[in-house]
Amino acid sequence: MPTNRRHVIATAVALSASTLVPLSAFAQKKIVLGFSQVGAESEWRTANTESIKSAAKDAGIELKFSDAQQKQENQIKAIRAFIAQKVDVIAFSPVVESGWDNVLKEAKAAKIPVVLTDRSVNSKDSSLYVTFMGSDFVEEGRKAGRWLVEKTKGQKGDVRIVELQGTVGSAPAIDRKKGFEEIIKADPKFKIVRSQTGDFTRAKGKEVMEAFLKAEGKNGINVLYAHNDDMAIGAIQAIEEAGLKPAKDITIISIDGVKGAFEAMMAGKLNVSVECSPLLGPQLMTAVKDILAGKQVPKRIVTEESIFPMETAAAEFPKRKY
Ligand code: GYE
Repeated sequence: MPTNRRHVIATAVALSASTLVPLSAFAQKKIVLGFSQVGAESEWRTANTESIKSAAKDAGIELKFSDAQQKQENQIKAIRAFIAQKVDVIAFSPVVESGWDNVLKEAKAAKIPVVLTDRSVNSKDSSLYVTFMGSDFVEEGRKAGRWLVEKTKGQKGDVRIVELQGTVGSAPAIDRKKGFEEIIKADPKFKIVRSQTGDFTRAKGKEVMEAFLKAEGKNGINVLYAHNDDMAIGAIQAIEEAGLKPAKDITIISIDGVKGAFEAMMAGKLNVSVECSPLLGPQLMTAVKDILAGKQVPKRIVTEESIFPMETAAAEFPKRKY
């Protein structure tokens, strides 16, 4: 038989065989995304989880969601489980910056693309993930610092600052500290007198603020810089319980811009919150689809953000989505 004829027959057989498979079976093959979340430590995190879950639903993506309860070992276990389950894409928000190379190499060897959301890793090998989407935390720290510089302009004498840091070793704690310090170091009147982690939670924020107040005395603290709103809200309670007026006796600066912060600002208890958007779900789903379609995705996708002083809180509050 001539080769071209053999080819025609082969094609026809293949075609008829393929018609036996209902086309809908292909159309219904859902993309499976494995997502390892940090935990549920803050209002920000709850909003982030909600954004990811609802965006997956809207995009028709099957989401395997795992909560690490703020423990890196749990995230590593979850990522290994996703690899074993052969998910199409793995996404995660790394609780701390370091210690990811091995598990990311395992994902790479299994040819499963990895997307970092919200927080980044400090790995030297950037081929271990496709893209990192999230905020510029250094810039958020700078915004907090610039606001303070402006607020205390012309003021003589020391400005005694206490700092509530986020989770030790996490990208937002490292970067928000760095950005803030970068701005305030221009004037020696700014003094960070105490700095300790409150692990991004209200309970710890309150506990550490109580210790700060005890150590520095009622008049020893002018400013509180909290790396997130939840810790600031916890600290506000400690300040009130110590008989002081938050936002008056102690100026309070925090980051996130969650509804709880707006409520505190409207109640006159928080001076300013720098925005950090948790609504990363829709852009994550777009990236997942683009990656699987072989499209080029930018290595870094930065979230656009603003800053909200208390004077703007009442007007902004109705527009807030988290
Ligand atoms: O600011 C904090 C949360 O990684 C940006 O984590 C996030 C931070 C956020 O617990 O509230």
